[in-house]
Amino acid sequence: MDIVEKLLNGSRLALSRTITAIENEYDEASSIMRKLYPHTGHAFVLGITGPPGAGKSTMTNQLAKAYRNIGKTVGIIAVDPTSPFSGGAILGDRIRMNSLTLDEGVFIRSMGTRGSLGGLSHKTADAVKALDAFGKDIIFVETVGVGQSEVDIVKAADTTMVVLIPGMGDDIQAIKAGILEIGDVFAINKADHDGADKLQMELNMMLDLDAEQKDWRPPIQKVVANQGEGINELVELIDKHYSYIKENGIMIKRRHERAKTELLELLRSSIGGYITKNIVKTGRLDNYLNDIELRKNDPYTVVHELMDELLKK
Ligand SMILES: Nc1nc2c(ncn2[C@@H]2O[C@H](COP(=O)(O)OP(=O)(O)O)[C@@H](O)[C@H]2O)c(=O)[nH]1
Ligand SMILES: [Mg+2]
Repeated sequence: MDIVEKLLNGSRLALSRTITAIENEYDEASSIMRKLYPHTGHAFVLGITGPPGAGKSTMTNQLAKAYRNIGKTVGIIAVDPTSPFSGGAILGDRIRMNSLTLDEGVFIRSMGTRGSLGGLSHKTADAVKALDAFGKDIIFVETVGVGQSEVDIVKAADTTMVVLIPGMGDDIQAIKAGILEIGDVFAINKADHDGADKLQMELNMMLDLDAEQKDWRPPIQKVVANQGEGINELVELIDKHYSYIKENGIMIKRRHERAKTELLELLRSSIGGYITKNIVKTGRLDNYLNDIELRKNDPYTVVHELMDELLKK
């Protein structure tokens, strides 16, 4: 049996190796993905994002348990771009999620940034597909922050939950544009701390302002993740959003957009890879630049020639 058959037959080792291949951009990754693709599209993908220390991992752990209790199998991908090596944060995640690691119905994987952040979003998307093909019912993608790269990562999700905590001060202003755009459900975690109500009020105001153009008004749930408070309510809201996007054709639309972005990005990176291999590494780039500087050639002609060459292959 090859690695793909093993994965499809439920081998956790094969799944793990597949994600390693994706993460390290091994040559075999694309042939694995090609074979896995027909088996994807079944899982529900939940993105969980928010500032570091907000309690995302704690919440993911609790949500995973809640979904396990109703018989769903769970995959978890924790993306931590701030941690280039499998360092502290990820070790901490493992410990926080420890009670889950003994459960065969749960598969947890951390992904750091060995490559660029941009690369990370497509690697995450491929890892999600591997878990999907493996047969997980629900896949959590936990990612730090709400910047553009995190938004890209979260695009792999059907539903996105933003986790905020009280006491962020003006930070909420700084991140509000980003979060309003991506949050389908909001969790105010650490509601045992002062300021949760104030944050809820501020957030409600912002969401109301934003709500006019939307059919879905993102709900807000207060949570104390480390004590499991508010988790069942959160599950209800997530399920509600899932039903909403399924019934309104939004999920199909989002997945269509995603497929389009993926295809275009794959094309772009393949062409980019060709250029790097054939022009940069062979030294042809330097020759071109030399001629361009001497006005013996120009960038337009070079691109034209290279495109011709590429298209002939
Ligand atoms: N007081 C309080 N602490 C929490 C709560 N949820 C998580 N924590 C703690 O906050 C810290 C960061 O949690 P973690 O899940 O690693 O945050 P992440 O970086 O967003 O994944 C840990 O020490 C948790 O135990 C909560 O609801 N209340
Ligand atoms: Mg975490």
